[in-house]
Amino acid sequence: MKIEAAELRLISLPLKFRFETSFGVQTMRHLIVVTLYGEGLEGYAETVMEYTPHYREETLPGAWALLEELLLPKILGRDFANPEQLWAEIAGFRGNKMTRAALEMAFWDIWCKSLSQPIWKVLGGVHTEIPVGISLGIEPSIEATLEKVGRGLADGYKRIKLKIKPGWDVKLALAVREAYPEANLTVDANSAYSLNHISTFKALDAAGLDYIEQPLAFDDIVDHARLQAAISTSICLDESITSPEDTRKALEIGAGRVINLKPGRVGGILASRKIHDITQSYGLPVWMGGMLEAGIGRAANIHVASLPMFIKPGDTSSASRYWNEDIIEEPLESTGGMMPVPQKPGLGVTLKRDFIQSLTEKSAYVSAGGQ
Ligand code: OSB
Ligand code: MG
Repeated sequence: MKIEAAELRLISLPLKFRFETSFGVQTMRHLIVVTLYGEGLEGYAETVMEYTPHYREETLPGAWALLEELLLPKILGRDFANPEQLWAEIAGFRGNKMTRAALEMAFWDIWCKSLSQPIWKVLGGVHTEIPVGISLGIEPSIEATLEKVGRGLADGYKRIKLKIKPGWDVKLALAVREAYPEANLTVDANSAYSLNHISTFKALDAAGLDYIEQPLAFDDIVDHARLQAAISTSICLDESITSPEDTRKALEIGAGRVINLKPGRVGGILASRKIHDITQSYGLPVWMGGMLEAGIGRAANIHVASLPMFIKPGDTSSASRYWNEDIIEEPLESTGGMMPVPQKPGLGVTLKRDFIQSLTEKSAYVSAGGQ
C-alpha cells in the first residue's frame, strides 16, 4: 500500500456529560482526524491524547506538530506491505505512542480496505460482539452517583467503573456496593494516590471490587507491586502500560493482575495484539479501555477487543452516551451490554464529512515531497 498523501483535521466535539476525574474536568473532546490516501482508498484514525498533558505526557498540539513535521514526511510516497513495515519506519522514534498509534491505526484501515477485509479478521479476532460497561465520572454527590449506576445497570451494562480521588473513595464505593450488591463494580484513581494511602486501599477491599484501576503514579510499577502485595483486590494498570515490554515487566513483578488495554496508549494495533498475547501467557485478563473516543477511535477499539482474551467488560459503551451526533454514519451502540464488531472492510466506518467540516478548527494537507 503506497501512502500518497495525508490530511489532518483538528476538531472539537462537545460531550453530553461533564466528565470529572482525579486529573480534571472534561466537557469537550479535542482530537485530530487523520486521513491517509493511497491507491484510491482512504484510511482513518483519531488521536486519543488530551489537549493538555494530564493523563499521560502527550498533548494534542505536540501530536499535530509531530505528525505534520516529522512522521508524515517519513512515510508519504512510500510503499508498505503491512503494518509491521510501516511501524519499522517509525519504531526509532521514542515515546509519543499515542501520536504514532494514530498513524499506525489509519494504516490498518486503508490496508485492510485494500484486502477487502475487516480489521478484526486480519488481526485474528474471534468475538463478533464484545461485553461493555461504563466509566462514571466524579459526580456532585453519592445520591447522584447511585442514580447513574442504577441507570447504567438498567441499560444492561456489565460493569460500572467509578472514578475516585482522595476523599471520594471508600464511602462512595461502599454506598454503591450496598445499593447494588450483585453489580460488577470497579474504581479508577487515575494516579491520584501514593503508598501513604495503603489504609484507604485496605478499606476498599470491603467493597468487593473486581479491580482498582491505576491507583499510583502514571509511570510507576514498583510501588504498584508493593500495594498489590498489601491488599486483596486486584490492581489493574492503565497509565503505567505503554508497551508490550511494560506489560511483561509489570506482570513479572506483580504490579497488578489485570491490564486496561488502550490501543492509542500503547502505539496502536500491533502493540495491542502483543500485549494481549503477553497477558494470555500469564493467564491474566485484559479489557478494552477508552479515551472518550468518537466513532473512528471507538470502532478501532471494538475491532481490537475481538481478540480472544477480551472477556472482561470494557469501556467501549454506546456512542450515543457520549455524543448528540457522532462523526461517523454507523451507530456504534451496545444492546444488553454487548457491542457488535463492525463487519465492513477496514474499520468499517464512513465519515460524516459535513459534520466534521463544521467542527474543524484547523486542517493540513500533506503530500509526498512537500505540501
Ligand atoms: O482512565 O480510563 C481512563 C477517559 C479519558 C481518559 C482516561 C480514562 C477515561 C475513562 C473513560 O475512564 C473511558 C471511556 O468511556 O471512553
Ligand atoms: Mg483508567
